Amino acid sequence: KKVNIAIVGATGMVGRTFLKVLEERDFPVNNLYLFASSRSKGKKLKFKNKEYSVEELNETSFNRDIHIALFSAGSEVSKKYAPIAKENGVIVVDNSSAWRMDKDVPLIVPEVNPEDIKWHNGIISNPNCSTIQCVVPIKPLHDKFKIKRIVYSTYQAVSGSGMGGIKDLENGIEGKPCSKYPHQIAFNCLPHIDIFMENKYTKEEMKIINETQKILNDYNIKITATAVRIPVRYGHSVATNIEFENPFELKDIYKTLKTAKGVILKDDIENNIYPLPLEAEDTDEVYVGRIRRDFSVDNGVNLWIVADNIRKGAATNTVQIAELLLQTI
Ligand code: A2P
Ligand code: 11C
Repeated sequence: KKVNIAIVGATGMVGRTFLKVLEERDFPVNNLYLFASSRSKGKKLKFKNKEYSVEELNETSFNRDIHIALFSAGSEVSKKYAPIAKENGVIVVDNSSAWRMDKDVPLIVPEVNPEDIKWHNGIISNPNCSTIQCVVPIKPLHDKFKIKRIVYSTYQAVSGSGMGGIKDLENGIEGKPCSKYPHQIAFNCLPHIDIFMENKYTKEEMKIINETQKILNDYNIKITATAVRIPVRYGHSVATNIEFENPFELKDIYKTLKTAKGVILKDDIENNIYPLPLEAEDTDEVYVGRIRRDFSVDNGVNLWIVADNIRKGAATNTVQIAELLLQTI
């Protein structure tokens, strides 16, 4: 069955990648509607060699036969327009953080919890990019050895902030000022992603913590996180320290990750092989390496996890969720 698709935020970093990924995966698109702000009205974007005109998003945009809308235009747009789309019978797959922790909204990574698609009520959330790439390898390890505690330290690319992040990095290299970030990002790193919360964590850090528990459906796992922006264009890296309830052999961690869905092991330190953001760029897999025991606790392991934040961390995962929906509509 061919479906009618809308893309909200079509001109953005993730929006453009939606088009690329839908085309690559030969998603059965019938009609395609592209929406962005008034700034982009009339702009032309290509999908499968055909040009489509971008429309300005407004309250009547969903008054037509649209089956699925992929949203990536920021939280404010999602908060306002996802309910309008839903009222019009459109199923929303939302890449923003607006609805992720809502009890009525499934938060899905298809390799991890595809079964949660069953209980959606018109809105499904795509998790934060750093969360997605971590839960893909963590889930099979949790199933085997039961995770007690996780410490995440992220190294996040500027593309996570959209076009504005890339511009700030490029301008910074030329000695020009930043506009997206509060400090220069070129030749620097910022322990500050999204806004600061009352508990002194950033919102990005709290997202990784809360979303991991929700996706794994295990609120007993203790988690802490530090999220850092680094001057890399594409690809988030996460140093992940895990403590298990149960004892394990390192070889069983390798074995589990070798056969884990969506994971590629890159762990050959003798040949300097480990996951790198530059090599993950423009791919859909999650790369894991630097696997080693944490000697400071009984059952601990350290992992270095890398993925393309725009693809697996956003566009690809959202399209994979839409593929799960195909079986239900
Ligand atoms: P536009 O290009 O017209 O500004 P990015 O995160 O890469 O910066 O992209 C953000 C996306 O969200 C863009 O497509 C942008 O459109 C869109 N967007 C931002 N604000 C709105 C809005 N108020 N209504 C609709 N789309 C919006
Ligand atoms: C970043 N992870 O790299 C963010 C981008 O909650 O969807 C996505 C923010 C979100 O800045």
